[in-house]
Amino acid sequence: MKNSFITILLATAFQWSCTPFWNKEPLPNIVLIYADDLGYGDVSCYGATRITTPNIDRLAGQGLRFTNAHCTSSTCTPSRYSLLTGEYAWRRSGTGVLTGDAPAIIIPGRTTIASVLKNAGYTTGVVGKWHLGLGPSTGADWNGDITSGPLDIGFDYNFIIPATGDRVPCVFVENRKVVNLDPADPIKVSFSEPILTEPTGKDHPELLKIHPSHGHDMTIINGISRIGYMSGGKSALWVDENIAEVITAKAVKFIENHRKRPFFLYFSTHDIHVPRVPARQFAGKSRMGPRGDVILEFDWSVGQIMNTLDSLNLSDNTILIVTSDNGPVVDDGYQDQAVELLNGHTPSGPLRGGKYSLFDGGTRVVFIVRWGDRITPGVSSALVSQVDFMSSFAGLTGQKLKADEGPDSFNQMDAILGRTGKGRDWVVEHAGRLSVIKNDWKFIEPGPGTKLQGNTNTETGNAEIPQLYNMNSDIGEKFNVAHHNPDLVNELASFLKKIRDDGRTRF
Ligand code: NG6
Ligand code: CA
Repeated sequence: MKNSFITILLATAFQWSCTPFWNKEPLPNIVLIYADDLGYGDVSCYGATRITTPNIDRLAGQGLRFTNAHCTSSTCTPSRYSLLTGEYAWRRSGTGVLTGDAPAIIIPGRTTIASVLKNAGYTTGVVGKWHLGLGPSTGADWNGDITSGPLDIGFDYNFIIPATGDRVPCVFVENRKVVNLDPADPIKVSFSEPILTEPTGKDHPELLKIHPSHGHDMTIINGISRIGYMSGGKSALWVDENIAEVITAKAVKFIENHRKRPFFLYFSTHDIHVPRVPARQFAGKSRMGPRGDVILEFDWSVGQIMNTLDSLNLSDNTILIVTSDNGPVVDDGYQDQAVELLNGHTPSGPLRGGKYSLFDGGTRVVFIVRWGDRITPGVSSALVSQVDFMSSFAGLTGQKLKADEGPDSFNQMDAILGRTGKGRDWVVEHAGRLSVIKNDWKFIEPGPGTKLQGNTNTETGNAEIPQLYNMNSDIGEKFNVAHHNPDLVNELASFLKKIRDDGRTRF
């Protein structure tokens, strides 16, 4: 009897000593705020001087600010695909910038960050921009139940903008339904043929309050012409001026509703993407025109989330992350004076290029992480990538990924939490073709292509010759030293080829 009591005692003690910390303490909530097109130099804690972002700066003061963090692609859809699946989007066709009527590219049942956290007992929600397609291959049923959406890949709740602010349909989707839809006024969406009943920006510029500078001349919604054609759903149309307020309120509500148990919130803002239409509270406040105003609006959204966590006493046990899906662009298709009013502001900071670029301005992003006193405030130069969130969150919550889940995602939680200043050894970036950064050297694959992206005046980084930059001494990628280092160029080209040919990087 005595012996068996001692055995039980010893066994219990052994169990405790082996129990990972996540079983002893409540799992942390995770809130990932994902900005759209926010540049490395667009916020004051990353060096902006013409604009001040007090909430983001406060967050950086309480957490870890990364100087060498990367999204995987210099546009939205592929970055978001990689973020959620832990797989580079360029491995799959059909993962470029999607139209507003594209079917889902993350197929129901696929393991995602959300399903991993749901398995660990989290309540999971997405609020804001989606842009990963909705519906089966025949497309989403805007007037019925929308299947093949966030609810089918691990989210318990969604309140989303289906694609982008500048693409139809201009309605919110909550779980499986378009919000406020009147069944008597069904929605019709087309990206191939005009819907003749509705005026377009091309034919009726007199109806516009914001004019396109390139593209964006199709159906007019709320005085702004969009990409794509749409009719019906009048009672469901969003008002651009209110988008930030509406989705921030939904994000706050999600936190309030689920405060009692671990939750994961992916809050993906429309700001600072085009069309840039700030709420009245921010209009004219930045003195940099609408692009600056919506940076202030984004900062406000971050502040609302921080205040909510504080007021619910959740800040200490919530991992709060702020980052962006790709780099900045100034003129992205509307005449909103972004170029004229830049006034010396440099959206990419010291980096070259921006959105659409192979240069680092496209893919090195703002990245701040706070977790109460688990993170020592400061700055980290660790090389980190958003593709690693999946394995990192899995590790944090005691989950083991199967071989085919998150094939490019590594557990980098120690770097993300600042327990080590060393992150990955290398990172792959994508903008049409690939580049790789390894040991401070960045190699950009050669190939055809224009030097500037459309009419955006952004350098793409395309060149017929190989490019090699030393990111330590030449962060602005000004000096191509490929011809002085042919061996290194060959080595990095083979490294990239292997990453591509292997079909995965985590084995
Ligand atoms: C481009 C759009 C641009 C933006 C981008 C996607 C034109 C001329 N340009 O095709 O305005 O919508 O796609 O941005 O239509 S992203 O951040 O969602 O990737
Ligand atoms: Ca984007």
